[in-house]
Amino acid sequence: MKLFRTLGFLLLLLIFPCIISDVFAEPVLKNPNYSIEIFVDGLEFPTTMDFLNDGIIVLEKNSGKIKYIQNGSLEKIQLLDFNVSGGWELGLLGILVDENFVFIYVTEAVVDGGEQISNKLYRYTWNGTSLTDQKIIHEFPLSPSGIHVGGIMTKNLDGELFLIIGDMASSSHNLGGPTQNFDNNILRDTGIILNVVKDGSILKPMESQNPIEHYYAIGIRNSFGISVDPITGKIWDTENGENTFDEINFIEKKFNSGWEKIMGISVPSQVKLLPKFENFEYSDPEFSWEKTVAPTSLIFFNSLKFPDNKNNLLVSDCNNGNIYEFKLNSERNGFVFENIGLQDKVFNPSDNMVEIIFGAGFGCVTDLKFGPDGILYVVSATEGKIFRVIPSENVQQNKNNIQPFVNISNENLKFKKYIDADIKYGNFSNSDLSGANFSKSNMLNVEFNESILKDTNLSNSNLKHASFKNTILTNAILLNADVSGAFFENSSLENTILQGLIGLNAKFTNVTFFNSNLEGANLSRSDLSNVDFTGANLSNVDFTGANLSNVDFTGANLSGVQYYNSNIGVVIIDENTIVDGCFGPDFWNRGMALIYQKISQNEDIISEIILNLIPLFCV
Ligand SMILES: [Ca+2]
Ligand SMILES: [Ca+2]
Ligand SMILES: [Ca+2]
Repeated sequence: MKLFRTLGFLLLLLIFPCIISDVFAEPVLKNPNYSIEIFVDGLEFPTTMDFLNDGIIVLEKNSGKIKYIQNGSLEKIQLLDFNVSGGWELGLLGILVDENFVFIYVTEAVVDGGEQISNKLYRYTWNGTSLTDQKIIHEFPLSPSGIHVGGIMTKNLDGELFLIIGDMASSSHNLGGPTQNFDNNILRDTGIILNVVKDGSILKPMESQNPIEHYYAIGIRNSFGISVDPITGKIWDTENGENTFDEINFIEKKFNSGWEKIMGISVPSQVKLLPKFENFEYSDPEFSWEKTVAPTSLIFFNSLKFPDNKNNLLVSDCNNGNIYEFKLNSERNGFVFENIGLQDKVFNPSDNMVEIIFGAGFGCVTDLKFGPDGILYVVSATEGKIFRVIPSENVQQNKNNIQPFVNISNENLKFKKYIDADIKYGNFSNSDLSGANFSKSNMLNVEFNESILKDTNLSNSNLKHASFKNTILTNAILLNADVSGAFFENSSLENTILQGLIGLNAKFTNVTFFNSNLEGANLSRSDLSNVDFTGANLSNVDFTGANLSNVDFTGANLSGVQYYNSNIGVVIIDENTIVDGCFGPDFWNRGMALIYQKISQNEDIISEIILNLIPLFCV
C-alpha cells in the first residue's frame, strides 16, 4: 500500500463516517493501566520526530517545516523551512538526532509543492538554539512516480547510522536493478538499507568505488520503519506490500528482502529464481499481513516505565490507526504467538487480532518513539498530533465502572448490567455471564472464550471481531446484533434468539444452532462448515457466499433462504426440513452439492438415499 496515497482515500471515507468509525475513534489502549494524552496538537501532517536537548523536534511533510517543542512549553519554534515537493510520498520525511548532529532526509523543490529536484540527506549542527552548518551527506535518485522514497533512519549500538530507501518504483521506469533482484548491471541507490557515511565523503554510494560495501540490505520495496533492538543491536524494518503481504523483518547484515520477486513469506521455487547478487542472502519476514495495513514505525520497548512489555516490539499502521504489539522470542530474532491463527506468522483476514493489538484509533501513525522520560510518543499524521502513552501507576480497577479494554476474565458476573457500555477490546474469557445484559453495547473485538452466556442479552450490540470460542450461548438473545468477523468456533447457540443478526465474514465452524431462531439473519460470506441447524428457523436467512459444507438442516425451516455463490458441500435434510418448494438453481450452480436425507443415524443408509432425493430439489 502506498502510505501517503491512502490519505486521499481516508478523506473520501470521512464523508461516510459510519463506515470507518473504528478507524477515527478516539484512541484507546488495550492495557487499562496505560493512559493517553494529547501532547502536541495543530501540526500539519507530521511525519517523524526525535528528541533534542530537552525538547522534541518534529517534521511536517508537505510544509517542509521543522518545529521544535521545548519541554514544559507546547509553543512551537520553527527551526527550518524547506521548499519541498510534498506530493505522494515526497516531502520532509526523516530525522535522526546523533549527539549534536541532526540528520534530515527531504525531497526538495524550488517552491513548496513544486516539482521534485532532489532527494537528500542533510546534516546540521545543533548549537543550542538553532540548526546550523548545513552539509549534504548523501544524494539519491529521484522517484519518477514520487513514491517509495524512504527516509527513515536508525542508529545501532556502535553509533553507525542506517537509512532505509525504497525502490523508488524503479522498475516501472525500466530502472530496476540488482537491488530489486533483477539480473542486470543497473546499480542505483534504491531498495536498500544504507550504512550512512556520516561525514559526507561519499555523496552518491552508487558512484563510489565499491557501492556494495555501503549496502547493508537490498530488495526493500517501500518502508516507513527501521529500528535497532537495544539488546541485540540487530536491525528490524517494516515494509509495505503492494496490495498483499506487508512485512516485519529481522535483518542480518547483507539481507535480501526479496522484492521485486518476493513479498511476504516465500515458496522455495521463488527463492531459487532470485539472481545471485554479491553475498546478499534472502530471508523471510518474521511477520506479515496478508491484506495490507500500511505498517509504519517500529520500536522496541526500551523503557523502565513499561516493565511488563520489555520483550515486546511495537508497530504502527497508517490504514487502520492501530498500534500492534509483538512478543519477541528468547533469541529476539522472531515472535511468539499464543493464537494459533498467528503462529503461521501471517495475519489473515480471518485471524483474531486481539493478541497483537496495543492500541487503536490513532489515525495514520507515522512515528513511535520512547522519550528520555521513558514515555511512549505517537505521531499521527492525519490527526496532526503527538500523543503520549503513559503508564498510570496504582490504577484502581472499578469493576462496576467498566472502561475500554477491561480485563475481567475468570470472574462470576451473573446478571450484571452493561447496557450501552463501551467495553471494546474487553476480555471476559472463562467467565460466567449468565443472565447479564450487554444490550446496545460497543463490544468490538471483545473476548468471551470458554465463557457461559446462558440467557445473556446481547441485543443491538456491536460484536464485530468478537471471539466466542467454546462459549455456551444457550437461550441468549442476539437480536439485531452485529457479529461480523466474529469467531464462534465450537460454541453452543441452542435455543438462541438471533433474528436480524448481522454476521458477515464470521466464523461459525462446529457451532450448534439447535432450535434457534435466525429469521432474516445475514450470514453472508461466513464459514458455517460443520454447523448443526437442527430445528432452527432459518427463514429468509442470507447465506450469500457462505461456506455450508457438512451442515445439518434436519427439521430446519429454509423458506426464502438465499444461497447465491455459497459453497454447499454435504448437507443433511430430512422430511421435516421446510425448503419452500426447492432450493432453486443457485443452490446447485455451485456444483458441489450433495444432499443427504437423514432417516437414520447409520451413515451407510444415509448415503443410499441421496439419488432418490435429488428430484425434490428442482434439478
Ligand atoms: Ca516550506
Ligand atoms: Ca521481504
Ligand atoms: Ca494466519
